[in-house]
Amino acid sequence: MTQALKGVRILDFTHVQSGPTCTQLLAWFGADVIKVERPGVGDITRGQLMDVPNADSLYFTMLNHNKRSITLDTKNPKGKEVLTALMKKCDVLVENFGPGVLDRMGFPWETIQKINPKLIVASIKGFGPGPYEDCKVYENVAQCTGGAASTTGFRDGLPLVTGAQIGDSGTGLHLALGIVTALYQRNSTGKGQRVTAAMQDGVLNLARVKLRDQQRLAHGPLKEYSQFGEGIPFGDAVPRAGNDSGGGQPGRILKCKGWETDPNAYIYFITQAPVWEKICDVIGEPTWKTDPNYAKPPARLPRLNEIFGRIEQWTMTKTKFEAMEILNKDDIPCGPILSMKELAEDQSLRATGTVVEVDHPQRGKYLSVGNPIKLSDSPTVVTRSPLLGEHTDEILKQVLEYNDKQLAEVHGSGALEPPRKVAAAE
Ligand code: CAO
Repeated sequence: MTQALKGVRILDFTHVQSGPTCTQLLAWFGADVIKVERPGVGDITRGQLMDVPNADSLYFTMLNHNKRSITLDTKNPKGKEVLTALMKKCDVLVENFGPGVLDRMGFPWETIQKINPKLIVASIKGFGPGPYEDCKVYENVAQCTGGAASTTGFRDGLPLVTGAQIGDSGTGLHLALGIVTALYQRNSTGKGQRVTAAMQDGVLNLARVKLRDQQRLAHGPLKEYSQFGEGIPFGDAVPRAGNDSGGGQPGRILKCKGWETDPNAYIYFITQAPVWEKICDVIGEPTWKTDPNYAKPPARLPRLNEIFGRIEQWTMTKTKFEAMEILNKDDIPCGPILSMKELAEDQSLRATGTVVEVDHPQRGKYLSVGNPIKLSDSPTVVTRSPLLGEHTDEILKQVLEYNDKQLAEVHGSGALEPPRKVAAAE
């Protein structure tokens, strides 16, 4: 079986997390992803949060599967020449450098268009055009400036960032969609184009329900937020709502058996209106089915603390998995709080390839996420990340068709070595 993006060649100029997420996904769909790295150092994450001495970190390996690595000093004249040649041979260039880096390197959009008018140039930046366009940005900055942090956490606590990397990996996903869309449009126009995804925009896109609530605030209190039932007035901006459900069906995280010692003995419980009567039966409150104070959703909204308190009395008598089993039989939406340990050991996630075991020459076997998007006609086989510069000669010979003389010239030019440090006296 072939793969969806077979034949597409990506010049991968990405580093850290956001850009590599995007190109890894394209590689999983079959694209030939050529990662260009600085000689000697490579992607900075290779050496960050290292757990095994002299081995690429999990940070790097888990973001760079199925890619090839070429080292190239793109500030060296010969390095620029090789980069230009690669641009001619690729369909897409992806980068997430700081603002202005590509221009300073000598490759503004106008130049790239002349080199290869069909090349799609895809970029991640922290912000779109505007007051912050020149700023460098990391994950948590994006979460804070995209509206996620101000709406995450508890009302009486600090704004909170989430463990899900919505700024980096989230924007990488957005960019990947932009790239395949541009590839599709190129089929009819024959032209490349610029694709940009700003991390602030990506986070705001994912936090859209809070922008919805911001506008609802103008028309009255947000009745599904627990603060409404507690009689606490709303301010002029969407407040943090703890674990209240973001949708129209109230939900909360509730304690389960063992919560005193297990930090993850909890379940998310949703009081979905169509199954309200079943919920009443399960928790032992059959009179709530007809009591006007509980029977209909609007009557329940001011009483959510009381209602969830009663449901929690029931969940505390069950483990999170026992509760899940009982509730699922009645189609009551719920979900146990699963720890990373539980997810790593989950055999069904292994079976679907969502969690995979990969072998690496420096570090041995490790776990990684696999492709979360399943295509029935384009299977993903996760292969290990490349060592730094592992494919330099292979790419020069195979992609650029360099002969031995040309290869020797590149090797003699210094373009494949770390730039020489100039001593102060020189
Ligand atoms: N050969 C020679 N030089 C190279 C090179 C190569 N192969 N690859 C990169 N470089 C140089 C660049 O030319 C640039 O040099 P100048 O600053 O002199 O122009 C420098 O390395 C890299 O610059 P940078 O600004 O991208 O890197 P940084 O570590 O200072 O900043 C980051 C990192 C992530 C803050 C910044 O890249 C950024 O804001 N990116 C956009 C937003 C983003 O993706 N953030 C998420 C990162 S994941 O958390």
